[in-house]
Amino acid sequence: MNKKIEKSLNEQISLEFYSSNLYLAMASWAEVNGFSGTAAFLYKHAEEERIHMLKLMHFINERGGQGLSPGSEVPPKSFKSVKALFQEVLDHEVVVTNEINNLVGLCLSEKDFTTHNFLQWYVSEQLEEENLARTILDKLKLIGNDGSGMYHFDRDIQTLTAISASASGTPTAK
Ligand code: OFO
Repeated sequence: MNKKIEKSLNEQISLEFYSSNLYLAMASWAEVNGFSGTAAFLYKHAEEERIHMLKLMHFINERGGQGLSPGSEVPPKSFKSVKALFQEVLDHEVVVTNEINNLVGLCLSEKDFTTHNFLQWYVSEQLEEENLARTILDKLKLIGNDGSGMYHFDRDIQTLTAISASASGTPTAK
């Protein structure tokens, strides 16, 4: 396969791997701080990111390239609050979206329409992930410092898929 595209797809593998590790670190922090629902949500999210990584790896291999097992920088282990944590999720997803967009742009300039087509799944996924992170943050802003609001938030977030949001912007259960 086109070497430039193979290299960029491998960089995306690293980023998805970091996403998985970041959400794993967040899940663990939430668990030890008593937010068990938030932890369950983030553990699931970490698994999903690993699947995103594997999907890229298989795609590269099927097209005659080689997916590389990524190293990863160590993610932070503590977070100021649940709200700060989800702000970080959103900021990170915006970075991932930009990288996917760069990849799509590269495919067009290299006339690699097969990879372009493959990446459309990631384009839609990023839209949903950003949407869900924003919806969660909106809820947390409304809750503010209300303890009972946080209790209900932590209970309800367990019913959400790691990343899915309806067209209306409301998180949906799967
Ligand atoms: Fe892989 O979607 Fe988030 O990062």
